[in-house]
Amino acid sequence: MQINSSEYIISSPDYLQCPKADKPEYAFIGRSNVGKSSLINMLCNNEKLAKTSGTPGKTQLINHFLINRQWYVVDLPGYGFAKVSQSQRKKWEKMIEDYLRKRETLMNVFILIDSRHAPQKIDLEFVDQLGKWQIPFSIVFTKSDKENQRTVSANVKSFLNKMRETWQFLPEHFVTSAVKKTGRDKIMLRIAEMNKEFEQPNRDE
Ligand SMILES: Nc1nc2c(ncn2[C@@H]2O[C@H](COP(=O)(O)OP(=O)(O)OP(=O)(O)O)[C@@H](O)[C@H]2O)c(=O)[nH]1
Ligand SMILES: [Mg+2]
Repeated sequence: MQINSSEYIISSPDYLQCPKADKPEYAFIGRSNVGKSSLINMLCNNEKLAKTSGTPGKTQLINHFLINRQWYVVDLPGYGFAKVSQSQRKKWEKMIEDYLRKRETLMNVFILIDSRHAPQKIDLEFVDQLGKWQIPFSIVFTKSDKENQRTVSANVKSFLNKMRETWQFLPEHFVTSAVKKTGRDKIMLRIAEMNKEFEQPNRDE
């Protein structure tokens, strides 16, 4: 997919203040510092779109970006960030849960997992949570440039195997690097397909 325009729209403290729900929307979520904002910038070919940082906890609100004047990308705060107070964390969790469960135009959630690590409990729990809420999602393994290919493949395989213990069907997954710009085409192709679904919903069901 060609990106003709990408623009920051608004940062919202809760789902009620998000832009009018009239366009297909894709949210990016994952642990703090996993590379959500960097991935969004890579996908949109715009390094200045979402703010990135070496310090975890950079993104704190629900950030909407409008792409090609047609669909939204949403950058969310990371989960599992230890350096905030318990009450602040509870507030974020509520904000994210409400957004994920109530946003009508949310087509898909991309859950980002750091490809350098073996499966982490917090990520598996988050995946299960989305399953319980029946929210469609895909898995994106990030930072694949930081490890050799064998380690990345082993970590991907082992995460998916962990999921097999509780899931009958596995979601689709992507391996990416924001630095090397890998994985972009496949994700953009899926988004293009889902944009079409938004316009022509399948009425056979
Ligand atoms: N080598 C490498 N570094 C990456 C990649 N993606 C992100 N980073 C680095 O990881 C750090 C965190 O990236 P962000 O995109 O800000 O992460 P985030 O998930 O948005 O973080 P929060 O908003 O704090 O939750 C930055 O220093 C990025 O430069 C990648 O694919 N490869
Ligand atoms: Mg961020």
